[in-house]
Amino acid sequence: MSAKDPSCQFTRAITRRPGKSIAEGLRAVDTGAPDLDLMLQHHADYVAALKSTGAQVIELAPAEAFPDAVFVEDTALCLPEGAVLMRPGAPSRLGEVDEIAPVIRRLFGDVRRIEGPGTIEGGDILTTRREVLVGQSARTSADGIAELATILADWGRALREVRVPEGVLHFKTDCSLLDGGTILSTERLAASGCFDGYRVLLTAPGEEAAANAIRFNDLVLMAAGFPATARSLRDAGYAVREIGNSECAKLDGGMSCLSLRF
Ligand code: CIR
Repeated sequence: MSAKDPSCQFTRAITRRPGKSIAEGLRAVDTGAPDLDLMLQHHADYVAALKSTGAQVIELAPAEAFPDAVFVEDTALCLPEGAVLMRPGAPSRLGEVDEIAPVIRRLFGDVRRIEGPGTIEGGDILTTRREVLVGQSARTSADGIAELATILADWGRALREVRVPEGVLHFKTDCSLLDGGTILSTERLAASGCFDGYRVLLTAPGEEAAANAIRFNDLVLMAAGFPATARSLRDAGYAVREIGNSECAKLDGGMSCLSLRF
């Protein structure tokens, strides 16, 4: 593991606390409303883990008008060159971008915006050492990806388009970056060949939901409850911090969705 890989080194993160309207959050399958108190506890653990690496965390207040606003990752792509405001494919989430835009504009000198008609959500974007991988999904369209590619070309960044497996919400639902050249992936996603040339660690059988992790400075944050995957990451030399995710999982959310990292 290269501990100081720039693609995993961050000085700041943005998070947003969940509010009461989280009960109305989008979900593929209804397994009941999330328990807000428990979600707030998990969220506080998550923020504390980010801060424990020395980073500054900009904690935003709940945005009650937008039930899914806790999942800030989907609203922007943050890179050293600048930030790109996204255009979510879920109509109920479009307004989250205007909500976060002033914060992004305060923090970045060069801020671009996906104007449409295409759509793109941050959960479909994985930035590795050598490229920006973007998954075409039910939320992210070919037009949205093409618009992002034009912006990234200005910054000298290569974008590669991949396919998100049917029924999987976002590309990063099924993968995460462990260091600049190493990916944690489900078997179903890795089988598509999209990570050829990378070192790939697979989630343990039956633990596919562990794939949405984040490498943040020296830590890998992963959802609690996936012991075999946690063990294999530790065996591979990663410092793993397990965070409760039971409530976010009811809304198809995981570790990456809860922050913007830069
Ligand atoms: C949604 O369906 O949009 C939210 N309930 C979950 C978003 C999760 N975001 C992410 O994986 N980046």
